[in-house]
Amino acid sequence: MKKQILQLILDRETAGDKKDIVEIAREAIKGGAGWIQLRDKRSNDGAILRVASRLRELTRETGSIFIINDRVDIAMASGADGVHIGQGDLPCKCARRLLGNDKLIGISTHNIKQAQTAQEDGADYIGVGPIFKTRTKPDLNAIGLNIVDEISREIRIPAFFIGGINLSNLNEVLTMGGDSIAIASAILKSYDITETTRLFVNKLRETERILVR
Ligand code: 3NM
Repeated sequence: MKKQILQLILDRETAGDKKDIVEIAREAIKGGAGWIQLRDKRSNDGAILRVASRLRELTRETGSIFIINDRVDIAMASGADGVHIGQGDLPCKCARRLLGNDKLIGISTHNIKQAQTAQEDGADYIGVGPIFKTRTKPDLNAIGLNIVDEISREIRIPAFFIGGINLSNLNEVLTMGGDSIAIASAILKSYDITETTRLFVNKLRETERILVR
């Protein structure tokens, strides 16, 4: 799996209803988002599947990775590349039995122990956060930046750092050893989705050059 990936968390709540969510994804992909994760905790199943199918079509055209949050059934029905599941959702091994080995399974983790377990259970990648306090998941406290260093040293599978990351604090995550990030509000709430995504991606690429040297 490539390093320095920007994953857009296409969160229905945060995106609001003013603009077509598939159009938002298209603009973010244009700016360099390599992965799109659909996160919709409020729509009915039919509506989620319709959007997921349109996002599958878009991401197939653009060669982007498409992940569904929480819902193994919607991931299977829409032909998504995989599913992202939380600590309280289906266990990783169970999701693997349903999805098979060709699909990606990502697990949300909030400490090193959970990250180790996800790795042992066969997750393809982990989300790690919230690094900073975030309104997108107000019930969770920030876990802080030290975890970035810990994960980078101890976990072999790719990690997306998530939670309250914006263009002002991104450098702190990168300096601690983070490479891939997942972003919702800093992109979804921005005036120019493509340009904001591009700014994030450029910062990730700068880090890549520094690491290579
Ligand atoms: N999961 P924003 S933090 C969806 O820590 C999500 O598991 C998190 O949105 C976790 O970029 C988070 O707006 C919110 O903070 C990400």
